[in-house]
Amino acid sequence: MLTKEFETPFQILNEDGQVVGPLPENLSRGRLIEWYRTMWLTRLLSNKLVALQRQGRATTWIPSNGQEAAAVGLATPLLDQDWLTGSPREMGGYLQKGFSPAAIAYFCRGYPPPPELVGKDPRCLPFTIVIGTQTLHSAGLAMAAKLKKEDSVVVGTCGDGATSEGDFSEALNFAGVFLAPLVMVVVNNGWAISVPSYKQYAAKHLAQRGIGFGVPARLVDGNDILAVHAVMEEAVNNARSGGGPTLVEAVTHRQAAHSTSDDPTRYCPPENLTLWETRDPLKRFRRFLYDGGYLDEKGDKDITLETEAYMNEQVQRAYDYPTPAPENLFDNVFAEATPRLARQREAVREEAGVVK
Ligand SMILES: Cc1ncc(C[n+]2csc(CCOP(=O)(O)OP(=O)(O)O)c2C)c(N)n1
Ligand SMILES: [Mg+2]
Repeated sequence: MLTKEFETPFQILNEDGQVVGPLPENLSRGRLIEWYRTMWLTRLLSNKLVALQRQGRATTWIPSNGQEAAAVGLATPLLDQDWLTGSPREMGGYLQKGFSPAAIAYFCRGYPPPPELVGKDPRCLPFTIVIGTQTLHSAGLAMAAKLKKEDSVVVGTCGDGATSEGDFSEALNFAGVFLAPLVMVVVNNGWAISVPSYKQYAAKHLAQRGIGFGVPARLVDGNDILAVHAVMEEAVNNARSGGGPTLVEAVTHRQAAHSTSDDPTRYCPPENLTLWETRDPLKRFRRFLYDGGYLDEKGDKDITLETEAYMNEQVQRAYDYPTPAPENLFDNVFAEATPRLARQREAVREEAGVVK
């Protein structure tokens, strides 16, 4: 039987942007507008990266359309010393944490972003492509922070599909046993590529998984940034004060294809492709900002134009940045290159024409 908190996702804003739950205290206009800007930046940058991929100028991209409230909201309570892990789908959280759009665009050119493009260390692990592995990295980081008596919290993120990997269970078990300062967020967008949620797990909600690991869990409407922020703030504060991990399931909706290599019309029922229009997290938050007098049409237009100009400037920066030398492939494998690695590095340099 489901306990009350696992019956329906926690909401502050309903689908029409009306306030139906307790508004978090001390929310300044400045903060609300900053989140709105980051959500817009996420949408615009994702669209740009898809366009660049279509032009053959960027690698495969994983669009985050429709998931901006979950991604940005899960990072809003984080401080500089906190860590964030995730896949490209959670790009909004990385942007909120201070990871630069230029670094993300450089990653999409196919190269690891150098520190000068990333900006002041935002404590974000590189995007994970191998599904689920970041859950273990997150638990490990959190256990390390506890051992070192650091005042940092780790927010680990993964998709619904990743919860079927053993890594997810191992990470939650360790975090629970060692009371690690970890908030594990499952961003449930209803799909693992073409596999719908109902074929992935028999439980009603993934948040229920916390019970088996002795980890408190919350179920939240992932398209409501205020609700995501409120749930995350509580979980992050609890972790910071020694209360241990929390599992959060944010229920959202993937608006677009799984990736630029995917065609959802092959497997998504047609109504599913349009469902997102009523659930668009940007529309919902905008309604709240207008109704609350935080934003008007003129201010909204300015934000869109400014965000677009900033995004284009950042993408240009990434495309103007030099291409790394091929032998950089061997950097950072070991603190000091082994003789074999050093030989291979030289061979690549020769083949690439760096040395004759
Ligand atoms: C270990 C592993 N298995 C399979 C894949 C192929 N793959 C890429 S994305 C994906 C589905 C992920 O679904 P979910 O965790 O729900 O994240 P979402 O893409 O929906 O954000 C799969 C199976 C992979 N990248 N890594
Ligand atoms: Mg998914």
